[in-house]
Amino acid sequence: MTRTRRLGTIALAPFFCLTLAASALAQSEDELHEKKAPAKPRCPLIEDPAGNAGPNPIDFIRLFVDNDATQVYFRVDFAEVPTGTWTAGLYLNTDLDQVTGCDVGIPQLNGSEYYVGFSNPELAPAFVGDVRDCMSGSDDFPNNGGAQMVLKGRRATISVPIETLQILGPSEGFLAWFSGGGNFGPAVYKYAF
Ligand SMILES: [Ca+2]
Repeated sequence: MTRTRRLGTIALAPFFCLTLAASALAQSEDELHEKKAPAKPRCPLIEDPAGNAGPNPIDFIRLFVDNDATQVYFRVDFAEVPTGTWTAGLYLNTDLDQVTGCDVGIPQLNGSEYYVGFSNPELAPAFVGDVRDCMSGSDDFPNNGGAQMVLKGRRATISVPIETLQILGPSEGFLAWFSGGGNFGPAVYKYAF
């Protein structure tokens, strides 16, 4: 089981970027009707400058999110190739209600139902856990919740079945924040079908 309470700095994606993301999403939804292809992210959902991670083994700089009909894809960019012992995670508030879910004691970060944990793949596989009580583990859902990670250079891509993120209740998206070398976010992502 993984205890998930790490508090640090908070960074919000610039407003203009969120505006662009929303605009791009609307455009992509229109394109979907014609092309039947998954939307591609054009702007990070959350970002943070490089070089400010201090002694942490990872330096988060960008999170992209997109989805197809069955999976949501989290693409995390680090400033440097992550090596050695490192862990990171995404907290997902899937009912967009910050009163329900994990209370971390920081109002804007409260309310997560799921935790997507990942680390050096040589150490442990990625998983999706139920974090409503602020504890989560790889055995919370069958088959690690269906999470899979590919680490390529400075980018980790984690796929999670949307079905898993709807086990605890209906959801059309989530409020996400990244935990690793600090706390970054939150920002809202709505599924595009
Ligand atoms: Ca919630």
